[in-house]
Amino acid sequence: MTRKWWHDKVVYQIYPKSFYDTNQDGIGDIPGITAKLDYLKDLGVDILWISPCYPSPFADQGYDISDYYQIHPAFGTLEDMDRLLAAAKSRDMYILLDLVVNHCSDEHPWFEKACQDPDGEYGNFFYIEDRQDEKLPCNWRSYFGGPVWEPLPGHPDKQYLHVFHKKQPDLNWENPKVREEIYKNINWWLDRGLNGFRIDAIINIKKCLPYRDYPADQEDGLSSMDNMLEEASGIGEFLGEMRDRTFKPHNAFSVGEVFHEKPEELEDFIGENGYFSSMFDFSASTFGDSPKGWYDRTPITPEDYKNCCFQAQERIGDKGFLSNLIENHDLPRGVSYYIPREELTLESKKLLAVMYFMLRGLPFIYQGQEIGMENIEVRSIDQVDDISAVNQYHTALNAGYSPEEAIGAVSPYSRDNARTPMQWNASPYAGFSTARPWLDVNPNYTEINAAAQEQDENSLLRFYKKLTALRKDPEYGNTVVYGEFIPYLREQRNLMGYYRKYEHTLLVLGNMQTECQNIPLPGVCKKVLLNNCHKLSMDHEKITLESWQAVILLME
Ligand code: TEU
Ligand code: CA
Repeated sequence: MTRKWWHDKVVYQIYPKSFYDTNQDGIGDIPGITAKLDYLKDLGVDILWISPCYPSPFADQGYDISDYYQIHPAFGTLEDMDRLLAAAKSRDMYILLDLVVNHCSDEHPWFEKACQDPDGEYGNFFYIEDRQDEKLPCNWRSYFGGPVWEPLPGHPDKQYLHVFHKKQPDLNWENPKVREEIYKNINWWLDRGLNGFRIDAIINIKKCLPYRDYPADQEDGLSSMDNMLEEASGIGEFLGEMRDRTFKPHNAFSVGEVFHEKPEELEDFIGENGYFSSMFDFSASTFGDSPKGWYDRTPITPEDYKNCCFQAQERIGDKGFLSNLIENHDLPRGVSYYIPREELTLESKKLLAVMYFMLRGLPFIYQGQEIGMENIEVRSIDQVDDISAVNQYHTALNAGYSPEEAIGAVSPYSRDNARTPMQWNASPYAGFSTARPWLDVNPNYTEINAAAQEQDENSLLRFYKKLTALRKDPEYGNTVVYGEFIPYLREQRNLMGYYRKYEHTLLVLGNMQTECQNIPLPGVCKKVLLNNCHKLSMDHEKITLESWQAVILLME
């Protein structure tokens, strides 16, 4: 595998609206990110992925962009972004922005011009169809609920496609003029000093045309987008063109947000000359999904988590580099999602960190994950901001759930869980701002915050620094980055054990239950590189792992 500049790095995702507020308006901003670069550098982070901070009406919290060449005033200015790029560069850090080009905002000039003249040049920037009485061109369901078709403003005889919110009209990638505009914007940012992009919802850009219905999977008579995407083909023409016209000439890093990729396409997507440098492994976060909705999901167990990780690692092998995560701005907090509630302790939070961080691929840390931020308790839908969760709440009500049952079923998966303000310290509003934040702080900020953990050598924050240091260690770093992933005692229930083999043989072991586990050792352990507990009972034949104990062993 050709070595790439980003292979040995650690990535940190910032959701700017909730990261750090420097002008006391209750909204995080770009100067706030610049102010925290030393905290991030000290954590061992190299690359920052910043969720959208472009002009937007915030119908989908910034993933609905109305100007691809500007910064939303709430976050700052283009000059603030330039200062952040320079400050990061001076620290040998890299910046990625979010590339959101499956759709734009309905307040983007392109869409406004399409509404003025649907038959003009900009009409073909979108998917606009004539309306024939009540029959829609297709019965696809928006990811946020309801049909993907909306009447075109000012033209009751026409309708436009939006696979997300109705304020996010899909851009027509079949139109070369649309693609040219997108490539121009990507290159404009890369020429400005950006190091790459995280690419939003990109699998949706290739629709299966002509439109057709798929079997309804809910009472609304609509069908999940997944059914159409399963059948769509030819996306490689667009993605290969985008790579060749933008990322490749800049040696830029690109990571695709790709759900339901076809196994046979893995090499095309992230292989040696893949469309992207990497793509996220969402196998664990989508485990237990139901086409009926969140209320019908099957909760994931630690054993399910292990199997999802192992299967993803075996699918990719050494074909490319996956990007590994336990949470992001769309997901619940990893420690609340993957660890049974009654077993949520400092040890189990550290174990989860080891298990995902040591997998082969690029580790992503989401803001607050490093201090073990947890889901928020929600009692009423009135407390919920996330449009996706609100939609899922109504889906549960329509399925016969009471309001209490519906909020209880949906809030564990709400995107708000990851979007409450970063908990910097125990002062009001967790040190995020002196003004009331746009979304309430998790009340547990007095117990879970970065300042307290900086002072505590046994904290999760300090433990994450040991993990990032191991990935950069002169002796073991190459094995952590490039080592072959080989399962160990895979059949042993609630044991997550795997080798990483290259210049050294590392054995990663995690006991994902309360009861102790005896584990036979495959050979001589030369050194314990990391242990999340103070205790260690091991002889030359076996190791006894305590409740939620994780170790990294250097083997002969
Ligand atoms: O998400 C794409 C997406 O399909 C999943 O996030 C999921 O369907 C959605 O979050 C509903 O739960 C990306 C962004 O990460 C997300 O924040 C945006 O809402 C979405 O695209 C539209 O831009
Ligand atoms: Ca602010």
